[in-house]
Amino acid sequence: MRAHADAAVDLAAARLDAAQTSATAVVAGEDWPDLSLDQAYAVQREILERRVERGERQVGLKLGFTSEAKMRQMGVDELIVGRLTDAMLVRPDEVLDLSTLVHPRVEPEIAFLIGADVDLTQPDADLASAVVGVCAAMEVIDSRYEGFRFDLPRVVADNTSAAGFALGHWIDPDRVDLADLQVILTLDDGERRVGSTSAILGHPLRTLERLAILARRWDLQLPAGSVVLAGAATEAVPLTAGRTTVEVSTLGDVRIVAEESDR
Ligand code: OOG
Ligand code: MG
Repeated sequence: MRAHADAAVDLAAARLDAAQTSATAVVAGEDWPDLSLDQAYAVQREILERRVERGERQVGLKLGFTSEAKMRQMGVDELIVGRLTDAMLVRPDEVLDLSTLVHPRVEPEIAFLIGADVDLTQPDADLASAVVGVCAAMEVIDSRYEGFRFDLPRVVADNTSAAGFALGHWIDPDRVDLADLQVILTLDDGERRVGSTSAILGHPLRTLERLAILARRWDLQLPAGSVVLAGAATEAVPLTAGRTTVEVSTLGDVRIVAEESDR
């Protein structure tokens, strides 16, 4: 395979990629490389390249830790960005097989559809004006680290725990004010989390300003047609078999059906 200039980046990428494909957590013990944030984003890029070599295609970006609830839950206090591929999209008619995941959690999100190429190298790049759709979304996160325990570089290296996402129906962004919409996450057993879109940086559109800065710093592209996940409005909840729903008032809803197969 490709040899990266940095052995620590290679090692972390190989172990995290194997953890994802085998649904077995990495035990990041003393042999785990101490990664800088730069190296962590290099690991993330390397993992994406491996996935592309296996036939996947990048379809967008996701933000993490855009709400207090998430930062508190995971003990991290900086925004992060990860990559979404087509293989992570859970379509409405699809059943998500929980045995392909380590210890999945689900969280309610808002998604944006970017309708034009924006040159993110420009300091005044305006992503918000390129948004052509917005919808209720759900993210399935699945840390590849044992116990869902990590620090900032580790979770960045692990592609921000990205594992799956589902999208509701796209709505014209001019038809809805995202400022303070109620968000309800409901699991099959009735477990619920209720929050508001205002938990996402005060207003979900603000995530796009932060994303432009992160994209510039880490050299990320967002071509026309890309999806952006703005980050969870509530803490994440373990994903269980059955039907999980996210409802966002005015915007609509989205569901995932999951089952445990005996693999
Ligand atoms: C990292 C991913 C965070 C969000 O929406 O805040 C994230 C994690 O919590 O494992 O996706
Ligand atoms: Mg998320």
